[in-house]
Amino acid sequence: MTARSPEAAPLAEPVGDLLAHALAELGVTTAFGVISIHNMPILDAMARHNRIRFVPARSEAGAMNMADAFARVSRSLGVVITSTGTAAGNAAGSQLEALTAGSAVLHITSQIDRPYMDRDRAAIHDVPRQADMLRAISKAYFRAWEGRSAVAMLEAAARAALAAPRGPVSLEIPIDVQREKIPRPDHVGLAPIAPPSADPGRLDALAELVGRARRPMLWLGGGAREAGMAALDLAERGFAVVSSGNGRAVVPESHPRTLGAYNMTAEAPIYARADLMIVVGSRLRGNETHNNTMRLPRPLVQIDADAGQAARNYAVDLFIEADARSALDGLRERLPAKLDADEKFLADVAGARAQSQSKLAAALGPYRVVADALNARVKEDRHPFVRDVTLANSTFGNRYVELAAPHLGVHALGGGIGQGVAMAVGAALAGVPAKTIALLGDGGLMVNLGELATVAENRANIVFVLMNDRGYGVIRNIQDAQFGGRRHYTDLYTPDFKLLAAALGLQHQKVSRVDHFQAALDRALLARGSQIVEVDMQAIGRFAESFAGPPAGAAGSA
Ligand SMILES: Cc1ncc(C[n+]2csc(CCOP(=O)(O)OP(=O)(O)O)c2C)c(N)n1
Repeated sequence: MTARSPEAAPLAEPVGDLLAHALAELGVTTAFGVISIHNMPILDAMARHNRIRFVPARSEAGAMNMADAFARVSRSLGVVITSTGTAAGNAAGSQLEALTAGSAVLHITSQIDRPYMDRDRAAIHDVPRQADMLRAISKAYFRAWEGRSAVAMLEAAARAALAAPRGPVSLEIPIDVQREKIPRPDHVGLAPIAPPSADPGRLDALAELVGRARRPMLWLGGGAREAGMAALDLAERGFAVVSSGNGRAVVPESHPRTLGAYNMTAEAPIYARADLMIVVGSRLRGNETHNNTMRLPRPLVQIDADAGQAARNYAVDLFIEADARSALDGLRERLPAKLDADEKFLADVAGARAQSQSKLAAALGPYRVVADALNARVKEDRHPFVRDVTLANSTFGNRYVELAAPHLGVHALGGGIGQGVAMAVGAALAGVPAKTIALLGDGGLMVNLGELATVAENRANIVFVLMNDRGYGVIRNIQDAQFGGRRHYTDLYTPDFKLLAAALGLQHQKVSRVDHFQAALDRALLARGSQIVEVDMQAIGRFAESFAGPPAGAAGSA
């Protein structure tokens, strides 16, 4: 917060400078992006002021993934700065991921000069309907029409990104607005963000439902990430727990009363016996509920900060519009210290999870060694753990390797390959002391190869565990299961990653015998700087059971 002294004459400054100043005043320490003619007034000012670390990514797609992961791991605002046109378009696929995951990202982009804007007059970098594109991929969209409103718009956009339910917000600032000179506003800051609190009558009704239940369950989604203490307390009082992929570790994943993220494999007997489920901040995604056909316990209660999500995927018996933490705290106030819960049911939750875990471990074949080695390190040493879509994650990375805390897990929830490379950069720069571990496939790495230069340039502290099967393993398996084994477009030219790493100055180890993996991982974790641990899957062999994605016709992450 800054205030100008009343006697000082207002000094006119370019809006680009005011925005760079305002971002720093809002507490932004790090921003990501690509410089271009249409954002230079902001980025030049940012460099001159030297208050914010600007990380030049090699593409806007990468920059957006970096800002997204930074937001998730730091639990604060992620900022990405792009230019208008192709540049903003490049960011779109990655912004979709931020939208899917409900990530607090501020996308500052640009527009051509106002006299040409929205008129399809073929100015350079013009996208006639850019605003439509941004609206489609944002929680909210703003445009600074005038220099005098630019800082207020920036504050509004940042606030919208951070308010529950969080999400990416786009702000367009036309280039002539960025150049306008106006006096610095008196104050910069965000008004307090008050979480929406629940209607007490509905909380009373919920407490009554819990009072009648003997086997109540909580389903925790990404919206419950900040409600960990309340959720853990409810588990201790007698609730069983399960999480979505985005709600992992809200309750510690090894707690005896949680199924963890084994939300489909362990479910059948448990869900059938539960006599109440409270879904907190979760979309009940298609790929985690067999496209909403999986039977969930009744009564089914939903708590969400967005009333627009009410009963969207399942009919519910009670909907409560509220922030997760305030709703669960309100419920705790109304419940006894210990519920009259069915102890046998609670004990069976631990058994069901253990069973799912060992079934999964057996399906991994030789890769169990990789899964166990990661599991031994990720949680214990509080490493940020970044994942995108590859066989290793669809099988063990997304549930077997436990996370230390919700914000330390970054997964490409929208199912995009390759985003993990850039997400690892954002995670590594988010202020967590432990090295970031990213579990990736070679197909994914090729999508964002350029960002390895960003890794090298910023000395980002990352171990990339690269599962190299020389192509698209997930898709090959689907070809085997559903397309007569015809391997079209999936056996791909793959570079020599050792040479590639050497060209970038990154350390590289290749693991061709799986029993060497643990030692290689530990060496990489102990060493300084970025490392690639390449697992040669062709030398090591196949999983014991093939992962072929979700059943044909169902939504999934393949
Ligand atoms: C952006 C995007 N394009 C295409 C796909 C389809 N797809 C899913 S998995 C996959 C293969 C990924 O290859 P790799 O990273 O090597 O992992 P692997 O499947 O070999 O384990 C592809 C192309 C996708 N999910 N996302």
